Amino acid sequence: MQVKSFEEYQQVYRKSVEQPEKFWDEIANNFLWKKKWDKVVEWNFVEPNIKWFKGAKLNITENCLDRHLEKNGDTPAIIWEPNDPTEHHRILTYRQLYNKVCQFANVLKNNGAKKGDRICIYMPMVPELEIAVLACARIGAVHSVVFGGFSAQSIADRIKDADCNIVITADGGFRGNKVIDLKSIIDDALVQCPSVEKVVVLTRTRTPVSMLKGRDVWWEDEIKKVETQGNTECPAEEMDAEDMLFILYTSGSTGKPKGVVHTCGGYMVYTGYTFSNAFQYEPGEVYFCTADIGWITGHSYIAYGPLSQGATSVLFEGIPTWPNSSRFWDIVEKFKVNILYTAPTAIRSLMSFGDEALKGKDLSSLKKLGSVGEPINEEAWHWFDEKIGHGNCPIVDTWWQTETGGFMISPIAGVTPTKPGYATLPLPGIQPILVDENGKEVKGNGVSGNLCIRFPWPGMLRTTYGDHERCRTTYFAAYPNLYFTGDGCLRDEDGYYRITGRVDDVLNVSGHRIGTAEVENAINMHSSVVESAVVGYPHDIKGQGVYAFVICPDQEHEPELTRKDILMTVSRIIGPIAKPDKIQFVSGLPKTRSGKIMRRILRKIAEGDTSNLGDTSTLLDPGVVDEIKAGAL
Ligand code: 6R9
Repeated sequence: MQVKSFEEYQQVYRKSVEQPEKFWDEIANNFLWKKKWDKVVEWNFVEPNIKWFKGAKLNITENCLDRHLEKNGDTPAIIWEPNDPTEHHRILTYRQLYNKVCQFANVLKNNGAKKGDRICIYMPMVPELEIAVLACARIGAVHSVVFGGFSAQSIADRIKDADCNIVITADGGFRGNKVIDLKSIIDDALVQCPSVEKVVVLTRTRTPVSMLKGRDVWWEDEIKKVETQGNTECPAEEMDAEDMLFILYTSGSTGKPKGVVHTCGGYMVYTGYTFSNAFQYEPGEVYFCTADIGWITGHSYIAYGPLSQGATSVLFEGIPTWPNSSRFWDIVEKFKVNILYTAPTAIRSLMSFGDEALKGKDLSSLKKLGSVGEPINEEAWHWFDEKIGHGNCPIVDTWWQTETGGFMISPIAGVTPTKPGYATLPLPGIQPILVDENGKEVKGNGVSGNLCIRFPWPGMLRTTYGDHERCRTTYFAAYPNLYFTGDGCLRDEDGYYRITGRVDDVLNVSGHRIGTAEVENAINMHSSVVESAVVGYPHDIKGQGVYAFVICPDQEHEPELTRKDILMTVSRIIGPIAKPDKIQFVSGLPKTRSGKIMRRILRKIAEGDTSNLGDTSTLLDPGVVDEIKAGAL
């Protein structure tokens, strides 16, 4: 599946556009199917209706586990590095992982799980998280993983939206010097969720937890039961290529986060193919993706993609800056990591500690570097290249989204000539197109526009859970017959793509997607807030920070306390990751006569660029702008 030279890439790319069905047919033949497809693809972007590998049957876990057993059963699948560097690391070979997945799949069955059920997973970054994910896939249950940084309210919203009947969690999780009381957060969430019948709780921190009779069971006890039953094997459920594999919630410009739906066949092919090709993964290489499994990067490029390719992955429980800012480099040295895949925000944060943290660290095992989550600024790109890669490692800047399932525009390591700040060229099978506001194609090079995709690819979302119309309006209605990404993009004189950031009201804070409307809603829940407007502003480490303009007459007595109360409200409603970095109290917001907030003006003020605010003549009360300008933080 790998192309080995730039010429070959160009040839393969051409073929993938001219004969997409033939191209994907050949790629899909590299995977294990219970039954092959009758048709490669059937699609329209109007409804939308997208079906890949129609009629095919498979189980993704057979590709990720069973098929490696004979030759590579003893190959490490997961090397787990705990949060605390003095705790021993764990290695799980493919055979051990297979056994544990089968065991836990039987635990799920014993607890009533069936094909098609939705199961919510809220766990720390331990091997059991990956085991839980794969066990769901094994029995055909749909997993909905929720990142550990989300609040009880956010979890409840997701559980209710997907109508989950089982939750898998842990007593707590370690992150740096903090313990996160996961079970207790789940208990708060479940007060609102009568659909949940069982909660399986893994022991990790042994924080005291409440265990409700009849509902809550310990992971370890359930495994023992399966062992005494002698239930060690678990046949893989036969899934249709278009059966749902998982739901993952992501923020958009309006409303609550939506449940992006991925299906079994296409997602398997796409993540396996892109992982193998873009990273040019060779057997025996040690791969370290620093993302959390709670995000799409973890789903596609910690769990499914690498496992379907028989790769060895490092799974890290902790954070880059604890117990000190050398942690990543210690891990690279300890496990002789060959491929390091991380995010610009982590790079910038580690950069800020200076070269001291790198002193004496042996990074010579590194061969390839990857970046994901947000545009990488040139300074960070060069630092990554020089200080970490010592100029010898291609940087694979992968542009993609929760909705795309896998890499879309990305260099192929060692094959595509790179350029700092550029995701470079589309991978085979991907047909990007730039359009202007009116949906007219912007042709040629040296141009910019809104990034769309004009032909389907196997890893794309199929719907948004429970609300297909939302999927249509969000992604397929802006421009007829195109998938709209929400990103702005420039194509330079060489035809290279550079993603410039979101063109909608979605923020990218430390690589986390956050909707401004979502944060505004949360702020407005505070009892004394009248109204608010949230925008992003450039932030040295996070990429973007959250700036909130808030109307709150009561704050005058104790502005500092009110500010903290608002932060607490946002933490409760969404989670700590969405807390505004700056809150400015204002007496009014710049609104047009029709009542629309002019965010363009607020964005400029938040950026500290107030010299030219553009036309403010349509504002209901232009005076409010001067007040906001004067009080800017
Ligand atoms: C994989 C992931 C998607 C949004 C996307 C874009 C930004 C991701 C990027 C990038 C520039 C890259 N983004 N990778 N921007 N260069 N290499 O991050 O998914 O959380 O859904 O975010 O992130 O704005 O639209 P997700």
